[in-house]
Amino acid sequence: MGRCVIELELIEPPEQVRLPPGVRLLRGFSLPWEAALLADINRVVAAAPFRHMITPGGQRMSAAMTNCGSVGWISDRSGYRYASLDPHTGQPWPALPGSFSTLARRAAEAAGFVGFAPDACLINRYAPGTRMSLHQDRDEQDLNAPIVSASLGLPAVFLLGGLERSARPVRLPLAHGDVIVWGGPARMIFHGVAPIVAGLHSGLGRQRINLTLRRACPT
Ligand SMILES: O=C(O)CCC(=O)C(=O)O
Repeated sequence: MGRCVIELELIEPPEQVRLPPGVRLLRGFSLPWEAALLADINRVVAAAPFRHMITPGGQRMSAAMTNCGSVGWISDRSGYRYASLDPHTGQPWPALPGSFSTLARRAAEAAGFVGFAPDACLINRYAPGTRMSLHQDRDEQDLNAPIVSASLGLPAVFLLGGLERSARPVRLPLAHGDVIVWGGPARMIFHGVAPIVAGLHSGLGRQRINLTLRRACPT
């Protein structure tokens, strides 16, 4: 009788995953600001509704997006860039709410990046099945500033890659309230989000909202 070898994929609990220098995962960090963040998201979305942007190659992006801050990240047939006007409304993006900038500054500080002053927040909305493929955040003029990324609503699996697209990403489960910060040697890491699993979150329903706070223009 032949031997039967069963190969098991070892899944490390996220707390045991060693994160690369420059990356910090802050569990539950945004919860003290939860009510203010949710109210401010609603205010921003009322003025600048979610929309599915088009990639330069003509594909509809899976996550619905909007922005607030002095500039907003947009994508269309002409490319990826920051713009001071919302192309959907023709108006400036809503101002960055105080709750967003306070959370971003405090999270950056907790991760060792003192003095972070974001000027832009991309808000991503994920329905079940929505994903974000591996990419770098490279349209900001100030690459010295970190990225602060806050998760709200349905859980997600964050894909933390390396500095090369070919690096196999680590899968980091994220829950409502978690914040991940990357900067310094990790500023240009590839990252993405695995397809969101269907579920119901008590506060946000059948969706995940992500706030990605950045310094887009030079200080
Ligand atoms: O939704 C997330 O957790 C990541 C969002 C992201 O990678 C981005 O907006 O560039």
